[in-house]
Amino acid sequence: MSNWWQDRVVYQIYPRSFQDTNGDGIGDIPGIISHLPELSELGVGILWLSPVYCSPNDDNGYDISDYRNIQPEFGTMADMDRLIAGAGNLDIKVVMDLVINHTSDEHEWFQKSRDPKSPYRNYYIWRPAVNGGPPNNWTSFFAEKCWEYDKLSGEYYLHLFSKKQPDLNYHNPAVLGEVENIMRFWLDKGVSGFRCDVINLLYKASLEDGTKKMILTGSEHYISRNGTHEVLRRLRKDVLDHYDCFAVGETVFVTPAMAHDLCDRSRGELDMVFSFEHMETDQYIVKWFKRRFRAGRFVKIITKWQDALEWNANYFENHDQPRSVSRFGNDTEYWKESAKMLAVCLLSLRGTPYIFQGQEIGMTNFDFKTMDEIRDIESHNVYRLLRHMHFPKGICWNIIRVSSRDNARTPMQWSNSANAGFTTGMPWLGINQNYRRINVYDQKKDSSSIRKFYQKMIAVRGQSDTLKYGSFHALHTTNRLFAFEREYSGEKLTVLLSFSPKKQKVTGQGSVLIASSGRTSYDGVLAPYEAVILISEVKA
Ligand code: TEU
Ligand code: CA
Repeated sequence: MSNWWQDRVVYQIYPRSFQDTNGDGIGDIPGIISHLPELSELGVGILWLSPVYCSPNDDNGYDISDYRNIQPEFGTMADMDRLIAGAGNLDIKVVMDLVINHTSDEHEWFQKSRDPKSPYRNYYIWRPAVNGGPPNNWTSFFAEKCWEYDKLSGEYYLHLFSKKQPDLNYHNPAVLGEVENIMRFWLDKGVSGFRCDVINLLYKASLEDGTKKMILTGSEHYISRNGTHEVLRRLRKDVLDHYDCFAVGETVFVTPAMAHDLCDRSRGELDMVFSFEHMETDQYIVKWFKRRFRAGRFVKIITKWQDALEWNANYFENHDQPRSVSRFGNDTEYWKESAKMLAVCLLSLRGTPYIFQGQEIGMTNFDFKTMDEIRDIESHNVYRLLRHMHFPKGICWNIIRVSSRDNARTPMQWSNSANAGFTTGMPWLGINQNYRRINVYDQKKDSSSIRKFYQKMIAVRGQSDTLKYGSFHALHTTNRLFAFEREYSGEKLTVLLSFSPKKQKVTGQGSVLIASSGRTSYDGVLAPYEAVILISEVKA
């Protein structure tokens, strides 16, 4: 009845920051291979790799210049084959990042496309100037204009992200054909599916001016349009249906209704989607303007999505988001407690859980002091824009410090030795100095560590049909307490999660399935940030 991608836990690797093996300061595929046994021990069943294809790295691999080759700094295709085989031997499936909304401007297609007479011209979205300026008023995700003028062609091309990420043209069937062949290439190599980057933006229904002038002007013309649904159904029918694989979409600005249309089984499109709404509960309008985290807002949104969809892709972190323990927990006094509580929350919701590298040891946001330490293109663009708008330097830095994607991208903290055991060279991005206290090596030796707890919780989920397939029913969604029930075939689990630094009385019946504190019976009082799952039989 269930699929393997519903039973397994996914672990996302950001290859640049995972493990360096040749001293160039950049994580690589041999580095991933070297940690496979540890990932297996943790209980991971699927690895999702952020892009490892050839790329000029304007956006760290999300700008692909060759979909069929490995970025040399990450290794070779032989390394990739070894990774897929090695993971397979440990019963771990590998999933690739599929970035097909745009390519790099250094991709061969785009280079050829700059010639107006080339058959590749129509692979991208080229338009002449309007009144001597860009073809419309759209704005990009990376705080720039969406159109770049190309002297060689005498026209502008569209880019929703950086100007080195030109958007592909899905009005052209040839583009779809190319994408299908790329997917087959990787599936034939033995990968088990794709995480589909900004997949609900593929089809630009029109290039008219946008009416909303606030953020992302123009987005009404490309968010989850019918043309995108058609593309997704083609990819399913022509490719995905012919392999034992799954597809998870990264879908920006989706509502539950849009998500339903993108991933309900009856639609034949995606298998599940990453929504953003819960990640937006600590902000005003855009992520750069943070407001105080209130657990009530966060868990109400999670509940809304649990209720709305048959199956969710559950996540609290990825390479674009600050660290969850710093954001939704408490990374000082209750660091360990809140990281474990978030682990229980993530792993007991209905849906496929996604863990981002470092989350399993409670890695925190970076401790950088200046913009010079930041590498992310988005952070630099936004800083420039804010300065341009005359925000004082201190305020700009604070905004970047709290929200920058580099918070999640600092290298993996393996041990308390030099450079956290990530590299023997100079790391490409600074390492959080708390590695002496927060690292894999120490946590593997400590039976009360966050990592050991993740391992236990993943195993508990693996053995519980109720946690995997049970229905979801919320009991409490307040600023201090998130409680819900899961029910399946005569068994009921009650999940109690404290988001509070104070003790709280919460009634609950049954024996303890797992508790973040390690307790074996429940007395009606939750400790600060404690998580407890109670198990009880249901009368028929
Ligand atoms: O991200 C898409 C996206 O909309 C955001 O999460 C984005 O990272 C940004 O923070 C908006 O403010 C995906 C990838 O996950 C991201 O790493 C890429 O940069 C982006 O697409 C372009 O490929
Ligand atoms: Ca390396």
